Amino acid sequence: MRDAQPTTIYLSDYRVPDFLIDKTELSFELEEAHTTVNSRLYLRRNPEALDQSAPLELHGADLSLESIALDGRELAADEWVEEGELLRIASVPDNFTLHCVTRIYPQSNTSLEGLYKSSGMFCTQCEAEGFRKITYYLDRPDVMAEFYVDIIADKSLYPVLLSNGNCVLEEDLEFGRHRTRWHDPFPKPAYLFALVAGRLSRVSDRFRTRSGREVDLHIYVEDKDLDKCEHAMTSLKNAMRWDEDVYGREYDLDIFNIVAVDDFNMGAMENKSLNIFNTSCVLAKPETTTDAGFQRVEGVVAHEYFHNWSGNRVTCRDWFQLSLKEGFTVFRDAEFSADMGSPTVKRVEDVTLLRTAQFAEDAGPMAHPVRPDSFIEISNFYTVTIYEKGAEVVRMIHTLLGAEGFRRGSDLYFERHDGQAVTCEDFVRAMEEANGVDLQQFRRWYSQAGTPRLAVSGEYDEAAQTYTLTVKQSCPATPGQAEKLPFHIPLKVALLGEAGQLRLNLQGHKADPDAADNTERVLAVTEDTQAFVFTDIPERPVPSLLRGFSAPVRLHFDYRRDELLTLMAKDSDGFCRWDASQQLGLAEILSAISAQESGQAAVVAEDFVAACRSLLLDESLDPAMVALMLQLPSEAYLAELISPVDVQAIYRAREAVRKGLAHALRSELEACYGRCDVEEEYAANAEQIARRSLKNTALAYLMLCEDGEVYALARRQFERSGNMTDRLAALVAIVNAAEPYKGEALQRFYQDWQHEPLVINQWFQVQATCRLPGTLGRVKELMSHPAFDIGNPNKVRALIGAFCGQNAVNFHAEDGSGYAYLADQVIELNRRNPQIASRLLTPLTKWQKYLPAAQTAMKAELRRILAEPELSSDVYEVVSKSLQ
Ligand code: 0A1
Ligand code: ZN
Repeated sequence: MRDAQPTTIYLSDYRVPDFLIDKTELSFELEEAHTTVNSRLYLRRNPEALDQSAPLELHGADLSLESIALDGRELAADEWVEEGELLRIASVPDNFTLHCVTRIYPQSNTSLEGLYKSSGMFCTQCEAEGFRKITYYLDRPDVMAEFYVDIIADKSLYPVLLSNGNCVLEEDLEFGRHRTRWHDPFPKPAYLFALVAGRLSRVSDRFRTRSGREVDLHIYVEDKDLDKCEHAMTSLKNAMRWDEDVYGREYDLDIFNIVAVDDFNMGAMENKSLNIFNTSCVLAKPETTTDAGFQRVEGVVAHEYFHNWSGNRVTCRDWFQLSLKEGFTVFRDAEFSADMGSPTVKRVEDVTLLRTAQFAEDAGPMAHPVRPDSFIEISNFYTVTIYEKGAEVVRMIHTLLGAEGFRRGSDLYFERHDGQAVTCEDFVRAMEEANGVDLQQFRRWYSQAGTPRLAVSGEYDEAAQTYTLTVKQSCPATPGQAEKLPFHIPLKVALLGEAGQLRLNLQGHKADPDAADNTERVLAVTEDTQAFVFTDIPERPVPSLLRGFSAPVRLHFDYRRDELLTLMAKDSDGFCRWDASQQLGLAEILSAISAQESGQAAVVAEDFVAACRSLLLDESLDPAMVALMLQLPSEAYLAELISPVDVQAIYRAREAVRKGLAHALRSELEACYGRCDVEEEYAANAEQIARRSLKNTALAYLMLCEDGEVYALARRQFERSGNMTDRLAALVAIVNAAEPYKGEALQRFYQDWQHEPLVINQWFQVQATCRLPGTLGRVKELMSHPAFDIGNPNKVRALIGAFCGQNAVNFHAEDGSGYAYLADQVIELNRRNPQIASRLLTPLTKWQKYLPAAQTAMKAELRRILAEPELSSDVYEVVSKSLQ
């Protein structure tokens, strides 16, 4: 393992680098037994360094050093020393070249960090600190160099050789080998370096930027996947155009490459002009890919492309600033996806992820601010907090400044910092200075962890014709942060009257100049307790609060049922309409839990059934929104709202309410299913996706009627559908029902798709997430299935990850078998792939939320992992912090 004694790194210890690298020349000799890396670094002392006689310290991990020379002179053994991950040369001049030859072993690199092999091809992953597994280097993002890269390999095995920037030389060599040389004119940190060598085919296109640059676009894949690249290519071109239109940002080279690889720890990587993608985030065709898969490809392609500006041209000074590029880029890709499809649906989906995964992280032992103060292993900080909460923070700035003000700020940020490695502070300052505003208090969103709570109450004074909203904010303690100062929270509100939204006059404030009709307003919540008085309010209103989810907070308002039903039916804000449906659903589930406790049958309230019926009958509504509103709060979200979490009781109650709704609305569900079941050529557009989503929501409910008729419907859909969305939805329905056909369905599905690894991942996942008893046994059996491969992160996520993270009833089985299984897998993966092992651990770390018996069993497994010899720093950090 890399670190014998894991150490904590602090933001407060940041120092500018002692040395800079102006130019980096690399040469790779790729061979079957090993790879030889020649590096020539043109170094000089940083004039801004504090210590002008500091030794040179280079990062290196798992390298075998063949030779090291300074200004052409081989260094003697006593002139350098290696300590942990550092190679130190005590005495160096102010300007020099360092020539290192290292040997590395990509073939046996199972960590998928640095240079490794995936399905016969060589590829790299250097973010965050993988470059040090390639050669000795100043592996930190504030050291930026111009790269020249030679790649030499056997031509028949590796006909395609790629790196960043432009290809400046191609030549054949003796013994069937060849060489390409690449030059990237943009100085970059090592984490953006990439290399690919393999037998790859490509799909090509062109894009003309608005200033007239012709860009060659290539997507490199295995030959068999050439038919699955069209959607990614279209998404790429849409993203390029969108960034020009919305941010005024153009692409800056003549070539942009995407390469798909099977074995990849994350979704994709934004290496300069050579993005490397997990196949799951680039390949798509209707027969093999669900609607969600198509949307993911569109979002991830855009995300990586947008990094060219938010991440590459302007990069991070240090890894504590990770959200500078990730939060901003997620915000950018979310707005892009909203513009390409349905904005409200996209918002609801994003809020759902935030309120489940991110709120849970913020309430657990790994809680950290958007800009963390310390870490042991940076790979553990590619989190929902850095990404999704970071994006919410950027969104709040957008809300506070308005679209035009935000654009002024981003223009200034890109112009001022182009070519630099900067901080979150630099971003906020550009936003402030471009708009003449003060975001001093707002900055606390970057430094304070935890999810703020807003307790809101409303009071109508008929005589005075005023409506007063009183807002109290608080924030729970998080590790290392007992007390919090008040946040600056933009709270978007409207007041609903009988005939629509009321005009808002806020006592002591001018009318909001941006609000077209003055019926919506962003309140600046900045104090612990604050009252907002609206005047000239002619009737008692229903407040519509946190519209569009204007801030990442938990909001409580004591609504009456009829008020929630009004919001659900009438609010013009799609998010609030949906959220009202979720609050009503929650009330049903809570009353079912009480009924169960007193041994009674759960009965779904008539008014809620009626509200759901209206949704099903109203053909003027967006079917995607109807589908979302009909789905009850997920078990994961319920686990955030109910304390302590009794997994089995929550599951039973939720199922009881679903069943109640299914029986009460059977005919409406059938009619809705029929209406949405149109024969049409598949397209991944918002309209069709919406229809399929509602149809499959209806199917899932109908299955709960548990009779031959509904089973036949699912079977028919499974057998006849030509697209993966409908086929998979039917398979999920069948697998989770007491359907005798399920074995046959699973077998047929496997037979049809055994040559498509991404579809087989779905097949694993459907089985791993089956709610019925006996699933863990099946998951264990599947681990010895020939299609399973523990070395492939997608397979691990589809089977082990899905069982432990998305199948609460089975993972939390009362005998503790789910916990023991996860601990076994973490211990196994700790050796092979520490990043994956540590990510997999997440469900065990949340032990505080559960019933006492579950807590004890979960902690025992965490202790068992901690007692393992040779724990990676990745796993060590998560386990030790969870047990604190
Ligand atoms: N920067 C990438 C995410 C990424 C991070 C780490 C990786 O390997 C450990 C790989 C990718 C993104 O935001 O897309
Ligand atoms: Zn990113």
